[in-house]
Amino acid sequence: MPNPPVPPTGVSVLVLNGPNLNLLGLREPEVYGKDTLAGIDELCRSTAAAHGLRADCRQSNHEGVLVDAIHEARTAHRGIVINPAGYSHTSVAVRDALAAVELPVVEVHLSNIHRREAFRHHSHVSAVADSVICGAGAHGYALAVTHLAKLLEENR
Ligand code: CA2
Repeated sequence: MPNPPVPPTGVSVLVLNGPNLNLLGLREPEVYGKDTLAGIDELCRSTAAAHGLRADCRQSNHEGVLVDAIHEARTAHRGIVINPAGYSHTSVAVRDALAAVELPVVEVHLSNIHRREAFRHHSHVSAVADSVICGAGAHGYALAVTHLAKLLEENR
């Protein structure tokens, strides 16, 4: 019989999704897959629970709201998984917020941004992220949460 998931401890991580990701599963499934954001959130929570962590999953279409969520993570969470979506390629503010909070950061993209238009090849966030996962679809989030758990274990 498989082992039951380890019950979550008080240690939590922030899973933060940027603009338009609320449309996942509803539009452009050929690019971003059929999974909904609710399904990805559930995947993150169950993956986190398997590592004894709690995942707090948030999404916003607004740059300032993302910046505020990153600031709040400084005291509320031990690490961040972030898909900054379109802001990856434009936002110095999101990049600066991630650098300022000094938490481990794993950047994730559903699509392989390097196989797409040139303007998607550069992410401002990558330079302040510990790790970047792209092109693995929704599974990339499970990889990202698992890797964040490993980073937290190593830094304990
Ligand atoms: O591949 C990714 O995860 C991206 O971060 C997704 C962003 C894009 O701007 C990045 O270059 C790569 C776009 C998210 C938009 O999500 C949608 C989902 C369904 C329908 C339309 C947009």
